[in-house]
Amino acid sequence: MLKRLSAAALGLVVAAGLAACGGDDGSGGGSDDGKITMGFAQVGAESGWRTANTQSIQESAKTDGITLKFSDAQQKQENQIKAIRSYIAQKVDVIAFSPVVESGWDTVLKEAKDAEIPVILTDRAIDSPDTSLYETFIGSDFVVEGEKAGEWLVKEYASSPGPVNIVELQGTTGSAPANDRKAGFADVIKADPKFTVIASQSGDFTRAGGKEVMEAFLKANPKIDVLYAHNDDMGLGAIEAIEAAGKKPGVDIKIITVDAVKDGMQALADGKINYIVECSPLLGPQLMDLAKKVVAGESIPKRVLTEETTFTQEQAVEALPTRKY
Ligand code: GYE
Repeated sequence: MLKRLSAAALGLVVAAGLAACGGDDGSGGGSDDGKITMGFAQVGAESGWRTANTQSIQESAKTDGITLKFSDAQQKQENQIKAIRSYIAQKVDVIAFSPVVESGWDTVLKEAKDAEIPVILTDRAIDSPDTSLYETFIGSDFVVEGEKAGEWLVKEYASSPGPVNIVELQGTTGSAPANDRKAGFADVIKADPKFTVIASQSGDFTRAGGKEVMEAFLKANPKIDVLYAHNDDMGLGAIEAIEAAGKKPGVDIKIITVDAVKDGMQALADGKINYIVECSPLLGPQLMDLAKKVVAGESIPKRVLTEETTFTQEQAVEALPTRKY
């Protein structure tokens, strides 16, 4: 009797588990309404790029009829981990997130794997060698972005003997875009010893951070020729600091940034920034498409690369009127 009871109880648990995982039929996790539920753990709201990215994800989920559970981690890994754990507990069909930093995800992603909830990385990568912890990674190649920034600089100073003193505003410490944009840039400019990065510090991808660090750079370094900022927002904050110090951004100090959000493009068109490497935040439509395939059990590529371009001042003037974000 006891034996029979426990077998029956076990049967119930298995059935509940299967229903919770949505099986292979694409039905909603934890519910049988046939809809896909996605838990999305966003980094925060640190920049114009992030705002556009969030909007793209929310709009695309709506368009595709995907129920979105959305959280903002305020740039803190512990908050993202909490959000992912809560999505696991809620038995969503798929988890997507943009990892604030590269390291430290294995434990929570193993928990998702054990719960049989597929994970999609968007925008930023993780450094775990265990690629079975996620289905795919959709986003930009940040090393290439850094290289493009370096290549512009090399051309711009081709006929100048130097020295060229560069200051660098890094993105969030430990994040993939900060690590890779730094590495790609350094790799290109090292070919010519006239280029020196005289100061490099994090401004956490925010306007306030960019302004504060640039103020310190200006105080400590009498001769700054170039600013390389890992995103538009930090560059825009730095422009305020440069103007407050009585210098002309784009002329006295040349400025290269990454992203190409509207405010950045406006500053480029106005001559205050000299060059922007584009990084597209409009990942929503592709993310929803991949999520539907994953939930349906279809195979998807392990890496989905975003296509991007670069902008000079003249190109920004042309592109601005139709720029969506
Ligand atoms: O460049 C920056 C944002 O991860 C690509 O994060 C993203 C970066 C983007 O805060 O503006």
